[in-house]
Amino acid sequence: SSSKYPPVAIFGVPTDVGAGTRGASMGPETLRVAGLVEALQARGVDVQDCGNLEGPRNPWQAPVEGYRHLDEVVAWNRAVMETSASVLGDGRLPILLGGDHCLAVGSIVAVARHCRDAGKKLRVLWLDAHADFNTHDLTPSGNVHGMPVACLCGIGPRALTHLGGDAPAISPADVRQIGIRSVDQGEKRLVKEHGLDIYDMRYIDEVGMKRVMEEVLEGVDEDTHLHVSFDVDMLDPAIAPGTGTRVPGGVDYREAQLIMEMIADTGRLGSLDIVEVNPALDLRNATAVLAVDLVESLFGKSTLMRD
Ligand code: Z70
Ligand code: MN
Ligand code: MN
Ligand code: MN
Repeated sequence: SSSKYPPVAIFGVPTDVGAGTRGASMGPETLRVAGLVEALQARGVDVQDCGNLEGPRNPWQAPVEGYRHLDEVVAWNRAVMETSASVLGDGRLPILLGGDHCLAVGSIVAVARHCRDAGKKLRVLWLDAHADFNTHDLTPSGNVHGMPVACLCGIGPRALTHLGGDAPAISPADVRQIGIRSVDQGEKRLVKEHGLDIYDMRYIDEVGMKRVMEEVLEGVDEDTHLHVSFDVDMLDPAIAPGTGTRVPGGVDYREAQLIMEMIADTGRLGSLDIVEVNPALDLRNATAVLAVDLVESLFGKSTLMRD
């Protein structure tokens, strides 16, 4: 094919065990119904749909020692890590269809190991309203989808920080967060202490998305693997209502397109999570349709011919 993208493998992870609202478990099928596979094929991308992973049901219990459903979260993440690793081993670009954002632990643990083996530099682009840097004693909710970045940086329960054997999988210096506008009190301190590179909504308002993305992508070269972890709640709820934790004042349609287009221009996209799509809260599948629209831009769709 004429695509400059490697072959892709899509896999669904139908669970909401890490979330505080039910329904993200229906995300994978919703994204398929919105035409994700066909949109990528129309870009000339070789797409394999591996179907959905299986795992424990959501027991819907109260937190235990600051974690809700930790055993279930670990089981799902182990399956994600194994599938991501096998997709990367096949030379395909993994696209995880969540599911809630706790699943990024397994996904990024696999990507980090792959980068180490391949001698590549990993950069994680965390697109989100939230920093997801909570711990069991800081969390207001016990929901593990508020903790994956901390876990990946080695802060969290051993079963998650050591999911891939060694810890930590990544360092805060590998991460750039975009769209952030909700960080809990204790989480703010921890984020500051670890020097997380956060491009929050105020900064986006002040300098504009073009400059934000230039800074986010600074230093990306042919040896860089970009992992995009796209929590759809980064988007303004007016355009993406179908998600469990809507936070006003989010990234608008044009800003979101520019994020994806500037990532596409690097040609270094190596892996992708699309998480927190919740059709139970949506308006005629608008959020999944928008996510597919943005993925087209991420895979190089543009109005005019470029370069
Ligand atoms: C809050 C917590 C969160 C997504 C909500 C919210 C975390 N900081 N993440 N929705 N995607 O409970 O830890
Ligand atoms: Mn998130
Ligand atoms: Mn979020
Ligand atoms: Mn704005």
